[in-house]
Amino acid sequence: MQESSITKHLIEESGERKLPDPLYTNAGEQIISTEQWESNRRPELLEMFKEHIYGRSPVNRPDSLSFNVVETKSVMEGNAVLKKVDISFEGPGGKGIIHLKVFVPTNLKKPAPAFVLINKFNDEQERKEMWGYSPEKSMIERGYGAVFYCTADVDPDEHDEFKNGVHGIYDEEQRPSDAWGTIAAWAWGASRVMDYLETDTDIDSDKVAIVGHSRSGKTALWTGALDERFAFVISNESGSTGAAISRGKIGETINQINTKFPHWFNDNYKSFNDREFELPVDQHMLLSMIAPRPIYVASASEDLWCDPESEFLSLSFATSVYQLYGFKGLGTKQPPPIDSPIIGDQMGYHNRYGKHKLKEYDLVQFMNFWDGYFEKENGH
Ligand code: GTR
Repeated sequence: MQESSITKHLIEESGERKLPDPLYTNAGEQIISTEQWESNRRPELLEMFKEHIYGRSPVNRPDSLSFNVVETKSVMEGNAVLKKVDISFEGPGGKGIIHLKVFVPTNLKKPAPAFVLINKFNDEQERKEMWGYSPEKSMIERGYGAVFYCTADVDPDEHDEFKNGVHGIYDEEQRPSDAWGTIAAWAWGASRVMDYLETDTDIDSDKVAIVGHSRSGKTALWTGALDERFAFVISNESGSTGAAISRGKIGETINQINTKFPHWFNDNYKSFNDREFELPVDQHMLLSMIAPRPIYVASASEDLWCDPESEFLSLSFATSVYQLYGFKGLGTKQPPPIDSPIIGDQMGYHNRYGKHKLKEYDLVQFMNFWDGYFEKENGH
């Protein structure tokens, strides 16, 4: 079985964490070029994450997919246009609609780069009350489009035996043990959002970032691994089975997450409860699949349930794959002090002071990072 070769190729500096090396295949072959990475190791890793953790979706882009702009209006005193777009799809078990909200800045002469925010709200007011600020306003002011995708439109966040949402529409009667869970279903929805954005001439679909907090951060990472159309991938405090490596993690374990949220991942994942050291992958390999695209991981200092140290290490141990592409990555192996963002080469990280939340501070760092990335690209 795979495990013998995997244990042979651990990252040396990972010490007691004993992390598998992204740059050795399951057959023990070392990856030394981006060609080998792309044709061999990356697909192998993707398969393992589908098989053991997030699950396989029975459908990609459905033939029935259609887009309908249902309303367009001027908002934010004329500084933005809000488009409400219905993304509709159909399958053997029924129909579904993603009610997308797209805010576009009006002062740009070209299509806008944009952030897709995965979140649980469909209502701006409700979100503002919960978050204490208006993310669309912060983004529009900085010249970014802000796209809100509400996960409940695709799959409810509860263990409903996979009867509702896209599971009800597309799943077989007997779900195999590697069938997609709710996180994978939400990631599928994010790709349908991208299908739409590719048709929207107000948005530069080559410059679309995907961002989410916590469970939506796990979703953002899985979306970014599966769908390379997303140019920039951001995880805010995604913790267990998100950015944080599972081996030696403090706070939420695989057992705890599978027990409390049995619908998030596939059934195979449950066999790794209290056996994280036997998983053939760990979460730094998920981050490595974002390469060579820019990635940003954010932690919060009091969010020990997520475990900032394990989130930082994960990014740090994904660096070897970025280096294969000639990027330096974070440029340090030391976690930075609180509130001191690292803007590295294709990689960013910060550990904000405080609790588990997507704060305006976090969004500002993501925008700063991306501004810098564009400046570098334009040779400034
Ligand atoms: C917690 C869960 C975390 C995280 C969080 C959230 O209850 O244990 O993995 O996803 O919810 O989404 O806010």
